[in-house]
Amino acid sequence: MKIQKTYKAILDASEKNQKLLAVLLDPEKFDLEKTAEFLRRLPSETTHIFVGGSTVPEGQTQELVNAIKLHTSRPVVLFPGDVSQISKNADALLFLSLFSGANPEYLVHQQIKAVPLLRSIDLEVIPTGYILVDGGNDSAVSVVTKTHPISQSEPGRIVDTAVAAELTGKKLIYLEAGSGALTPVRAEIISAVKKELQIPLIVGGGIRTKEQLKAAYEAGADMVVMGTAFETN
Ligand code: 1GP
Repeated sequence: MKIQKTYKAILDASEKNQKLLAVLLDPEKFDLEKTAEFLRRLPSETTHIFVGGSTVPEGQTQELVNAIKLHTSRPVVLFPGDVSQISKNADALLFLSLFSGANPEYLVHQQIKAVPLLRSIDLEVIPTGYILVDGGNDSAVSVVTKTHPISQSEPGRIVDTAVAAELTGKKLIYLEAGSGALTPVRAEIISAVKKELQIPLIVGGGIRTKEQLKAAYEAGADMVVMGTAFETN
C-alpha cells in the first residue's frame, strides 16, 4: 500500500509539463473479445488505461484488467465506483475520496472497507481527491453516491474543495464533470484550480474532441480522462 512507480511517473510528467491521456474502459460496457483490437487502435498519445464504472458486477474488473495487461505495457489504473472493483493485477488504484458531496460512505467508509483487501495484495495506492462538478446532466456518480455536484458557477467553492483535498494529504485531484457530461469542466475552472495546487490535476467528463482535449491541457490539466468518445468510436 505505497505510493510508487505509477504516481511518480505522473508527478514527473506534471513537473515537466508533459500531458497525459487516460482512456477509461467500463468493464460493464466493454466487450472483452475486442480488447486487443481496441488497444491497438488507441491514439499514440494514450499514456494510461483507466478501468472502472459506477455499477460493475463483481469479477468483471479483474477479467478486463487481465485482458488489457496481455496487450499493452501502458499502466492500468483502477478508477473504481466501489470497493468491489479492486483488482490485484492492476498497476495502481486511484483511492478516491469524494470531496464534493456530503456522503461519508464515499468520503471514507468505502475506503475503510477496502483496507482488508489492500493489506493482502501488493497494489499501489494513490490517494485522490475526487470532485464532481455539474456537467449539465444527471451523472452516474451523482446518482450512485447520492450527492449533488458543485455548480460550475461556483468556481471559488470548487477551488476551495480541491485545496482542502490537497491539504488533507491527497496526491492527485480529479475534477469530474461525469461520464457523458454535456458540459466538460470549464477552462477557467481548470486554471483556477491548477493555480492553487501543488499536486497533479486530472480532468474528465464530457471531453470528446481534440479541441476540448487541447483546451483542458492549456488550462492546466496534467491528465485528461476520456471514456465515452472511445466507446462510440
Ligand atoms: C468519467 O471522466 C470520465 O469518469 C470520462 O468521462 O465518458 O464523458 O469521457 P467521459
